[in-house]
Amino acid sequence: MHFFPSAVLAVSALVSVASATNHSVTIGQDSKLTFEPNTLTGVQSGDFVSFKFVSKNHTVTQSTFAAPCIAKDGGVNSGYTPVAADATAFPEWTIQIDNASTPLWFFCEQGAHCKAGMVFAINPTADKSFATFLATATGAASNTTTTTNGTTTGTTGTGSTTTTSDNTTTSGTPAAGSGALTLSARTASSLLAGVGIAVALVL
Ligand SMILES: *[C@@H]1O[C@H](CO)[C@@H](O)[C@H](O)[C@H]1NC(C)=O
Ligand SMILES: *[C@@H]1O[C@H](CO)[C@@H](O)[C@H](O)[C@H]1NC(C)=O
Ligand SMILES: *[C@@H]1O[C@H](CO)[C@@H](O)[C@H](O)[C@H]1NC(C)=O
Ligand SMILES: *[C@@H]1O[C@H](CO)[C@@H](O)[C@H](O)[C@H]1NC(C)=O
Ligand SMILES: *[C@@H]1O[C@H](CO)[C@@H](O)[C@H](O)[C@H]1NC(C)=O
Ligand SMILES: *[C@@H]1O[C@H](CO)[C@@H](O)[C@H](O)[C@H]1NC(C)=O
Ligand SMILES: [Cu+2]
Repeated sequence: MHFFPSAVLAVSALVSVASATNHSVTIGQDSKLTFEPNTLTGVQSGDFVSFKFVSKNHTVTQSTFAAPCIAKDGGVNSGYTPVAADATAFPEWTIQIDNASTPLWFFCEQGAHCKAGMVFAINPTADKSFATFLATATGAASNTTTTTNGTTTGTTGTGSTTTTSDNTTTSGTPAAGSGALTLSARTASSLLAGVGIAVALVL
C-alpha cells in the first residue's frame, strides 16, 4: 500500500471514481475581465474545473449567491495570480467538485472587477440563476457590502495554495479512476472543510 497525505485520502473517500470530466475556464482572455465560460452546467460530483490565468492579475474566489463580491467564509480562493504581459506559460488552478447538487459561486477579488461583472458559477439553478447573480454583482455591490458589515474581501479559506518551482502543467487532471493518485502528484492539494472542494494550484 502506498502512503498519501491524509488530505488526499479524504478527497478520494469523498469523490466517485467514475469517470471525472475536466472543465476548463480561461481567465482574462484578450486582457478582458472575464471568466470564459462564465457558467458551467451539468458538472458532476468528482469533476475537475481548471482555471487558466492568461492575463493581468485576477483571482478565483468563492462567494455566495446573495453576496457575489464578498469572499465566502471558509470558501476556496486561488489568491492573486499575476501573469506577465510577455508570459508564455500560464498558471492553472484546479478544484474538484465533491457535491455537484450545490450551486457554487465565484468572483474575482481584484479592484472593481466583480462589479464589472467578473463572476462565475457552477451549476446555477432556475431559482438561483447566473443572470441574477451577475445582476447582483454589477448593480448591488454597495448593498451587499452594507448587509455584510465588517466583512472584508481578501479573507480566504485556502491557506494551502502553494506555488511550485516546477512550471509544467502536464500532470494536470487525472484520468478516470485515478483521481487520488494524480492529486497526490500535485504539489498543492487540500480538502477544505465545509465546502468540500479540493484545490490544487499548478504553475
Ligand atoms: C496583484 O494584485 C494584488 C491585489 O491588488 C496586489 O497586492 C499584487 O501586488 C498584485 N501583483 C502583481 C504582481 O501586480
Ligand atoms: C449535497 O448538497 C445538497 C444540496 O445542498 C445537500 O442536500 C446534500 O446533503 C449534499 N450531499 C452531501 C453528500 O453532502
Ligand atoms: C440596493 O437594494 C435596493 C433594494 O433591495 C435596490 O432598490 C437598489 O437598486 C440596490 N442598489 C443598487 C446599487 O443596486
Ligand atoms: C455584523 O453582523 C453580525 C451578524 O450578522 C452582527 O452580529 C454584528 O453585530 C454586526 N456588527 C455591526 C457592527 O453591525
Ligand atoms: C520552466 O521555466 C524555465 C524558465 O522559465 C524554462 O527554462 C524551462 O524550460 C521550463 N520548463 C518547462 C518544463 O517548461
Ligand atoms: C484531464 O486533463 C488532463 C490534463 O490536464 C488529462 O491528462 C486527462 O486525460 C484529462 N482527463 C479527461 C477525463 O479528459
Ligand atoms: Cu479580475
